[in-house]
Amino acid sequence: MTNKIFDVVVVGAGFAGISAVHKLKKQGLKTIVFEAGGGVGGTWYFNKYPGARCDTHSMEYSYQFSEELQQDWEWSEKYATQPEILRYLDHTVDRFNLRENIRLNTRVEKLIWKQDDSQWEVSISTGELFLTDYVVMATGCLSKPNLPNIRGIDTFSGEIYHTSRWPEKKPDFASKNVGIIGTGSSGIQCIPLIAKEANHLIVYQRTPNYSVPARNEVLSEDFVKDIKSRYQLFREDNYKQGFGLNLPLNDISALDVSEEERTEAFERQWQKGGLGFLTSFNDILFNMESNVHAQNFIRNKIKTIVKNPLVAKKLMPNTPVACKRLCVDTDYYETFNLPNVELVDIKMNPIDFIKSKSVVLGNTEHKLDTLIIATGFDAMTGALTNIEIIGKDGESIKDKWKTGPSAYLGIAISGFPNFFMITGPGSPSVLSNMVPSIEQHVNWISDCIKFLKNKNFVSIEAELNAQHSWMEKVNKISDQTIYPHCQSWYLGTNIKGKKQAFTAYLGVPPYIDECREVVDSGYKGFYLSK
Ligand code: NA7
Repeated sequence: MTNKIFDVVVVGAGFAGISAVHKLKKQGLKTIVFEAGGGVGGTWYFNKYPGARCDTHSMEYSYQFSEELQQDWEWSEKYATQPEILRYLDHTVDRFNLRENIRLNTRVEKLIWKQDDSQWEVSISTGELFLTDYVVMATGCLSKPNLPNIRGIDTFSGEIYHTSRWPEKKPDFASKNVGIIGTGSSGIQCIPLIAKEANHLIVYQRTPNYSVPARNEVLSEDFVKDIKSRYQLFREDNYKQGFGLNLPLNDISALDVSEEERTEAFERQWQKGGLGFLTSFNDILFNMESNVHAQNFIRNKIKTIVKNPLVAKKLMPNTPVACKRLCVDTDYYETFNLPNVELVDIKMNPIDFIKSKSVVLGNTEHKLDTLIIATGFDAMTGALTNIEIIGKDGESIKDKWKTGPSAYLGIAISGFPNFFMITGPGSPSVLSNMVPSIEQHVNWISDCIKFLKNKNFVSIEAELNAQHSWMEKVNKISDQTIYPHCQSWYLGTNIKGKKQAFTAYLGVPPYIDECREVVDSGYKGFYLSK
């Protein structure tokens, strides 16, 4: 039996879902959010591993929809920790009375478009059914865990944790022999902290990653006061920057300066810390020769920091910088100087199998009490294809995307009317500051629903041709960059059998212009039905 009828069903209560329900509710729309987790926060609810923190400045990685909220909230550090981010999201939900619209511990399992009624039927994990005019997928780009397919992993009888499904009760590493598989951002953030506690820590590294120091610090009163005195302007200026972040670009090629000047520029950013390293020059992401200079700089840093030259060599990546997402760390490379930390190159010496209490590589057996899996996510599309979403022609998104994800503006999909994605494939998403990008999408979607209702349209659907042209454009932009030049979750190569495709639109300002133009032209590239 079908239960209630909603105007909008939002899937997921992370940054995107919370922002969406706030906006849509304010617009007078009957809105509900279904969230699988036991609390709000999305990826920030589940990723509770030690050292989990944002690598975007907290004053920017926050909502701007309420001037009062951004004035009142006090971030304590330059890079907020996971618990602080969760406190912020809980505060936001309570402050704006959103909890009554959020159903926790509830997974959306199926969505079916009912053409005759121009509505979606929503099935949730309790077996209940709902009808809704619109669906907003706020399922996140990094939410479906990627589990390694290593023989015997399910027979490991010690403690085993995936970084993105960290338990509520903090695991105790003291006097334990711990192993960790994976050296992406999650691994790089938790390794230094676990190393401090564990008796022995073995890091199983398949591919080394570049990492730059965070140089995290407590936010000074003066800094906070300054931003807050011009918060709106600060946000507007950030939307004009390539990544939507306050990272002023040194607008000169790395090839147009002397070696000394180049090293100085990289060193300045290294000392400053964070992702600004990528803006040391204007062509690190576009010109391989410039990128090589950035690579050499970081490799030299690794050589200087890590005392054992063999270990340093193993830690040196040979891929382009930022081709895999650049990591931001606190004492990552330094950790490999500790006597209780061991680095194992599993590309050279693969893990054969895992058994009850150990990891076996050839003739070597590592006895472990705890195994941490830091192998990342089925990024960009995993959370969407995980749900059975059946569109107009009876086909699911999962089936449609077997040949690669395709969407218009990263917001809509042909064949799926009244279905919106927040930071979906084909939008800047992970190549931008996620929170402002989320808010830009929420505003676009809520304005679109307002338009449809005012003009008595019952449905909106992306045109297939517009969608194809859009994805071509996204690819054309990425082809001019270093991104297609290594294996990464940006391309989906970390998931076996997944069709390789680059699905982020590089460039926040032109993207925002394109979204605006679509609206100004009366929703160019969409079918509107009465
Ligand atoms: P990432 O960045 O995808 O890193 C996953 C790591 O796990 C990476 O080092 C992988 O090596 C490694 N990996 C993945 N599968 C395996 C298997 N089967 N065996 C061994 N090693 C494996 O995920 P994170 O969670 O660290 O970070 C994701 C994003 O979240 C991050 O960029 C931030 O934006 C937040 P590989 O490189 O594939 O050889």
